Amino acid sequence: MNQAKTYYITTPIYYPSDNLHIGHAYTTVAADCLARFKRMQGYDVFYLTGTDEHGQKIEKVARENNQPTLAYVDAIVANIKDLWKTMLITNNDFIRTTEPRHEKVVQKLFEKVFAKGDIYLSQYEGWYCTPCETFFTERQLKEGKCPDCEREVELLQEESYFFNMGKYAPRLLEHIEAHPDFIQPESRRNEVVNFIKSGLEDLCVSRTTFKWGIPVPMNDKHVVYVWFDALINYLSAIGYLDDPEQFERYWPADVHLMAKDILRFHAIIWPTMLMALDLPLPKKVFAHGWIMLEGGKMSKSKGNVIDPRVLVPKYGVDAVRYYLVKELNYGQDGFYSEEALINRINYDLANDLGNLISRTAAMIIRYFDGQIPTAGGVEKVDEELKQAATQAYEEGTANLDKLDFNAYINAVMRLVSRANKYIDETEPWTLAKDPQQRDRLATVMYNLAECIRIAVIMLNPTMPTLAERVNQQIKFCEDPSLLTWAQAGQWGLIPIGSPVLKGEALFPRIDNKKEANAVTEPVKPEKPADEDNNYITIEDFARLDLRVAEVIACEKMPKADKLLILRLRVGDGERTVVSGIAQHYQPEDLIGKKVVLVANLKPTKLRGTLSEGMILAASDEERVEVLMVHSDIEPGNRVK
Ligand code: ME8
Repeated sequence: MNQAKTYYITTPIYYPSDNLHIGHAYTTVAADCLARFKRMQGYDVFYLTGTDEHGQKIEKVARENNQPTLAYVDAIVANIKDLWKTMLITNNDFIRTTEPRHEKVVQKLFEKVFAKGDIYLSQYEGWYCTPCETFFTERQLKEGKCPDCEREVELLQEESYFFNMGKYAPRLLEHIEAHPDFIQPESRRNEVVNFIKSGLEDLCVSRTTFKWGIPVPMNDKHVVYVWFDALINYLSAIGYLDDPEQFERYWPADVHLMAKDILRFHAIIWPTMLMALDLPLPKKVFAHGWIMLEGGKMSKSKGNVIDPRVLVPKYGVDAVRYYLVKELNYGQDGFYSEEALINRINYDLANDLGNLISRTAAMIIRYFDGQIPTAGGVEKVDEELKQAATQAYEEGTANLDKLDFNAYINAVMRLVSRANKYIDETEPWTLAKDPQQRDRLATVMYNLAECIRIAVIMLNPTMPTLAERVNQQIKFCEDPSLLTWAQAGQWGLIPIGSPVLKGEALFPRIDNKKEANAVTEPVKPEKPADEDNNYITIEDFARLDLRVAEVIACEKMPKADKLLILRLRVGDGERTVVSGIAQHYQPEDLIGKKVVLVANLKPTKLRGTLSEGMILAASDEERVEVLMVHSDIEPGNRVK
């Protein structure tokens, strides 16, 4: 029998010291997107998440809440499980490190490494950061504080077991060198390599000054260091002791996904532990960036967290997941704001995707009695559209495989934009007036329905309820739960005659002001409009040369956080414009859009780049919205 290829993906097991926030949701949703993608490709996927329940930090917070430690943790774990249910996370298992199935594996492996001579008893003297559960040497501290979270550290002097980590450093460096994919993104790999080269000290792997942990098997005065305990979850959950067959099937893991804060534990401590255990190393350790708030990193201890359980009922699970998956550029940090979330919903989902679907459905209902028509002869513009679909599939697949979630979403949304443009180019409303053009109209409708089918399949890992909802309006498949990824790579699969029905708007537009609960006072003029002071004449206005311009390229100005460099098509010519909107738009948000250009503004150099005009935008204290032209009016036309 042909066994499906396996794919084992993990998130970090989160500390249940408090409820989780949108940063944790990012990792779990991104991993879920990957798990669903791989399942759609036919892989036998094991997706693991869970909670890291031991250690001084958890013991302390439970005590502060006057609760027995396990009772405290139980309540939070119930919330975490509920959160993942709300976010439609398809984890195959949820491991808690307080479960016996995990504890016995940790004890067994501790003993194994001890018996091998790689764990030995000695005396620890050094610094410890409890919130990070990390040991530091004097020289690693930053002005006497934790170099990671910058909080107070405490001096520990206690008997400890040590793991002979330094011994494995040369082998680890060789492994990293030989497997360029092992630590990703590349910039992070270099950091890890430098850290190892600066010298690995042996790692303290037991504690004696508190009790909330797994007892060291040969000496119950000690509990196992929480990271040595936690990392082993990746083995215990897939049955290292209890189900060797399953263990063999899934280990080594294909990807451990996390943020950069805990990369070192996964890229240094974990592989050296596995080497000591004679087990193969995971294929990839991937560290994404952080979701930040304006005031800095979001963290439970800073109390500035965003609870996804509030966002999902407000905006819908598909939209929140879409926002998260798109939010972080490859390996980089990003900023969360509710306004940005609403913008994604309004621009990407309501305007681009939602409109494409509702316009297409309405036209098929109007022109073809609500049935997908048969496509006829192919014109150049149809070929271009098909080409865009192929490109979306190829780029989307490649980017998901390299965990560039943002680029995957952009690849799909480029197809959506291309399809919207195709409507403007083919003008179905004009074709509909001419009975001779009936076949051509049928082809256009068919092609649009195909693009929708392909985009929806590709968005399925991100937006798990979308396919079902679209299928109720444009029936593009028999059963959305059986969609395969490969179906997005093929043109022509939508069944002819399939019904198309009018439905609710898939993504209603959100009133940004209302949602942000902004209290806006009506603007009162300081004094009554005075003809002489406030009015300009029509001739004055006519001096302004305002033009529709299409953004054909856009990039961030190097070393300037506010500036974007836009390349615009205006009629037959092109212009470069520098605009201070980088904090409100990503370059890819603008590419393909039509904006309004002040074309006769005197050119000026900004940071060395000649800016030939200015684009118009509306703004209030927080927001900037570039004015756009959404119809098929050609670039170069006047705005008057
Ligand atoms: O470190 N942006 O647990 P933890 C992006 N128990 N991701 C974020 C984030 C943010 N602002 N905040 C948290 C632990 N995360 C250990 C892990 S694994 C064997 C043990 C995500 O609750 C991100 O994945 O502090 C980060 O690495 C993880 O939560 C840290 O979770």
